[in-house]
Amino acid sequence: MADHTQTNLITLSRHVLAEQRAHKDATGDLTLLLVSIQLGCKFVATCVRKAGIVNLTGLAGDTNVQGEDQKKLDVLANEIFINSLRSSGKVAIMVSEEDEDVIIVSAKDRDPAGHAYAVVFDPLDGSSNIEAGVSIGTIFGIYKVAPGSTGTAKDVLRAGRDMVCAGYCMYGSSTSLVLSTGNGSVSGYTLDTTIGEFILTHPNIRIPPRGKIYSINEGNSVYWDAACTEYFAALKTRQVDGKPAPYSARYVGSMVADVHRTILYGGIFAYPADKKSAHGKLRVLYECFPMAFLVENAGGRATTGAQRILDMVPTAIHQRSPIFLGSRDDVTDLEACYAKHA
Ligand code: AHM
Ligand code: MG
Repeated sequence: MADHTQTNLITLSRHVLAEQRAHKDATGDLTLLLVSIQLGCKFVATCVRKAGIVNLTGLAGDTNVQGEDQKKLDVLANEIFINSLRSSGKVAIMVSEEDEDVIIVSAKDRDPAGHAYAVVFDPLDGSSNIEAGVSIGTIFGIYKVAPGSTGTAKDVLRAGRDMVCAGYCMYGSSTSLVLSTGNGSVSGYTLDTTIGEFILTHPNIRIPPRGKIYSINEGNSVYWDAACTEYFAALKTRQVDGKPAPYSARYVGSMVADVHRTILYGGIFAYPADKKSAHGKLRVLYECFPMAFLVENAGGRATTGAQRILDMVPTAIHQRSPIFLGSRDDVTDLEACYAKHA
């Protein structure tokens, strides 16, 4: 329930404007772009809530570029974000998980003044969970486009550390938006549906330096490599002061929900490469990079096992990568295990 005695709410737009003013040249362009992302999130949140009632779930009769069946909600969420981002006037180019090619915004839809941005996004991640009513989410990352660029794939085939902003929105028991514009700061906002605004509820999120939870699809363990097998076995057989002290297992199967819990409670989330998926499952541009950007800015780490995620430079927009992210010390242990097996 909204606290109606509180009259000085810190909304997402107010907070981002204040942060931009403190750190860099404040044009307000990023704030405007984020208004269109917030609109998309609010619209999708409403659709997700209504999905069971108005029969939006189920197959849409089309397959996406990864060859998976698209759900109706995926199609809808994709259209919602493309339209909202295009109408901001601040976007030159977009990459969506649901579209095989980059989406170029025509000059007539671009504001000639100010910065132009490239936005990469997964409009509705975790779609296998839709019908069960389990949390799903939207993931996004934002780059500044080079001045004068008309928008090409080159504007997004860049290292993840070049992102200026990344975030996700989780459609769970409440709608939570977690955002970072860099500078070691991550903030969480909760949608107050009574006024339709994202309100700052989790200022300055810091991931615990070590956790007690691991999050991986253990059903794939028969396909894991030796390093992965050894690392997760050690978490389960761990002893402290001569007594068993195993980590707990938690796996939703929605990256947004699993990463959200990992950021708040600590621990490690993993989607490794294995004998079945040589490059892992998750996509570099709009799944791995934004989550790695958030986790690093919250004080955690993200690696492929051999390399910092944010140092990767993808060569294709839908490229996949193995990923391990979470608490600093847990990810450091994982890296040591991979180094030993290299
Ligand atoms: P999607 O983009 O098709 O929804 O797939 C991505 C999802 C992630 O949210 C999640 O971490 C992963 O797939 C789960 O995969 P699996 O079912 O193989 O464990
Ligand atoms: Mg996805």
